[in-house]
Amino acid sequence: SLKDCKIIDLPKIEDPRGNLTFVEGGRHIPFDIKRVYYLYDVPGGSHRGGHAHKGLHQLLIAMSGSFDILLDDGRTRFKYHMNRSYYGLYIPPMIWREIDNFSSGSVCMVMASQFYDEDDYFRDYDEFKKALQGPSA
Ligand code: T46
Repeated sequence: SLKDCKIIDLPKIEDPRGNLTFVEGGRHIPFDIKRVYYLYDVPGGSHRGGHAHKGLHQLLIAMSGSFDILLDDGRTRFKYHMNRSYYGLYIPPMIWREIDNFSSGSVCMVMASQFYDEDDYFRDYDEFKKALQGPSA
């Protein structure tokens, strides 16, 4: 549920030469990292996401710039504004997400627990809601 989504305050090594942040799978985040991808060159006004994952765990980081991410567990919705490269948003499975309000030049980096698999997606909100209610509903 939404209660399991959280901002993870990543280690930040401050240095006059520039700051450094790192992420260790299984230590800072509750999964091992199997895939990394990033969204960049996003035109103003773009909407991304609009889906949920059946089994994937992810950590999203605004590496540069900012964007909004709306999370929805089928009962409650909550919007996060991401704008720091040392904050990661942890999203467990079965959370619908929509991403918009990208600032120009923003980069969204995502660390994921599994390789890309289209069968892991709910891209239809009603199907997602039905799956949450379980097979008996
Ligand atoms: C999420 C948000 C933040 C691949 O081939 N490999 C990949 O690892 C990914 C993520 C995507 N793709 C292909 C699948 C589609 O043909 O790239 C195309 C665009 O993917 P999608 O429409 O899912 O992109 P977003 O930005 O809406 O969503 C992605 C992730 O899919 C999703 O898990 O949380 O970024």
